[in-house]
Amino acid sequence: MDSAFKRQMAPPLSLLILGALTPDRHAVTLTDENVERLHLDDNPDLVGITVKADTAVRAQHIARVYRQRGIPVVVGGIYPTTCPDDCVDHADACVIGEAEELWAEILRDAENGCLRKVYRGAQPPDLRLSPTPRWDLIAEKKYLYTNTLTIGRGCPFSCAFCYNSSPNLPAGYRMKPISGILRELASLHTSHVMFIDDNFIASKSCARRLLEALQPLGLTWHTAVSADIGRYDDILDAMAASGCESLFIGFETLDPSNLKRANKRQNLIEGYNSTIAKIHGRGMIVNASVVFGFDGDGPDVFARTTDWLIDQGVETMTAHILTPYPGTELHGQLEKAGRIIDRDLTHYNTSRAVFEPARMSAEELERGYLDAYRRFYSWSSIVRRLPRDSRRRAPYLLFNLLYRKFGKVVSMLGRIGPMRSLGKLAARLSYPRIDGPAVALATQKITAVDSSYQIPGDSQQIPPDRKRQTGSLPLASRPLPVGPHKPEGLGNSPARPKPA
Ligand code: B12
Ligand code: SF4
Repeated sequence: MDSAFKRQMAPPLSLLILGALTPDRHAVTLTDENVERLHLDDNPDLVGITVKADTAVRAQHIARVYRQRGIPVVVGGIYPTTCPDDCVDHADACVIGEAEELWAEILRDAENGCLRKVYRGAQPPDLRLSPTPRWDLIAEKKYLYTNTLTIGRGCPFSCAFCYNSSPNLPAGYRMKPISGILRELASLHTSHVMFIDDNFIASKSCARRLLEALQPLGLTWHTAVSADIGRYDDILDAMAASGCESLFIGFETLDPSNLKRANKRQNLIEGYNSTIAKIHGRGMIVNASVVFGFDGDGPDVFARTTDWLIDQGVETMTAHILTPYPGTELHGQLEKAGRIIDRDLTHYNTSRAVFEPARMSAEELERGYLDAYRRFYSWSSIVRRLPRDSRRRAPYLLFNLLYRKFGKVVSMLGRIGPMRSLGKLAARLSYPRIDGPAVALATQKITAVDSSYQIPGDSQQIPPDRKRQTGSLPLASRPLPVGPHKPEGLGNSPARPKPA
């Protein structure tokens, strides 16, 4: 429903990381088609494209255009990782998994003209190798937020509809060293940040350690957690004390049989209400994620779910139509049952019914999903859900009105003027304490704390400044052309922020 707006939300971290993994002797250009036009008439030495299911068709087209001109193309990301067989024929190289330990080898092979068809790390990479993303590669003003980072990779769970259920994803969870996380925080040069991990509490002990390190920094932050958060009062306390303002939670459904089929054992429906109350009690906002179309869902599911969310005073809702992403366990089940009715991958964005639901028609599912949005974001619901806690009111109203109610208008405004200014204004109105000196102060504190968390062999420094390096970088991502390199290949890389 809101995908257009979402596209302008934040730049793809994957490509900022690839940029940072690329040695200085190569010039890197990044184009994000979500926010700018991609001109396919350049002549890079190598093109890298990050691909999700819904962008796979477009990625194939881009790859074809470059390959016809003899320019090699490497694809990576969620789709090539979960469905490599669907990608190998469309690229010179297909990367299964994370880039950190593979990118240097790929660049070397590309330079020597001997790219392999498939690259796959023997082990998931050591996250000490994950560099600070190169924020200088994008035009920040085109995005609502440019304050995103992740603390780890993977998830200990394996919900049937999630990419984590793919056998190509490593099992379990790895957190980055705390020094690396703090360095990334410092590189964002703001005290208002978003941890865009699947699950911030994937490891409770790691989360506790990190929260302790975040506590003195004066941050204002947001993240996503699994629905079992309500069982960990101490973590909730530490989150609130360190400046957490909102939690995105995958409640998914109110029907236990749906959770069982989805293999989502960590969710306990009987604990949902108290979890929401505990989060509200600590002054934080709940962004509930729900999924419609499970086999237990009949036509009454939409009203039942939204009424429950409204009764609980949930501040924001993100609804999804269950989507059998290729490579997931759910896809295997529905394929076997002959229930996939739409194979156009551009529709695989959780707003379309691409399979035959069990207890309603595909049309009813799509209509009900839109009705749920209308009902939840109706004027009467917005008034009913208005938080009693005055601190939560400004972010609540801004999100409900500017993003959901008038999202299309705001999105258009953002395209005319700088999107980032709108994001900054909304953040300032929501959280007045993020203004001014707090930013510098937080950065100093991070630097101070960082040294105490130094890990052996980890010598990367905090980049002092991430200002645009005007003139040196043409902007290019959903697809990422890496290059162009000048023929001599050396000494032509854009100036990088100096190490501290
Ligand atoms: C943050 C996030 C968002 C944010 C911001 C997106 C952004 N621009 O960064 C928002 C809220 C906007 C968003 C929106 C959507 N999202 Co989203 N999102 C995520 C999330 C949680 C994190 C993405 C991330 O930054 N990860 C960190 C980076 C570093 O990891 P990475 O991308 O995997 O990259 C690594 C490797 O894959 C590899 N790699 C990646 N690309 C490449 C390219 C090359 C050449 C190479 C060599 C390697 C390589 O190397 C990287 C570093 O190791 C992911 C889940 C996840 N954990 O990945 C879902 C996820 C990607 N989203 C998903 C979906 C469905 C959506 C929406 C369609 C939801 C909706 N209904 O609107 C929209 C689509 C919007 C759009 N058109 O882009 C799905 C995609 C499913 C699929 N199989 O395609 C995911 C996997 C969630 C899930 N559990 O299913 N999303
Ligand atoms: S808890 Fe979330 S991220 Fe983890 S497997 Fe389930 S849906 Fe995926």
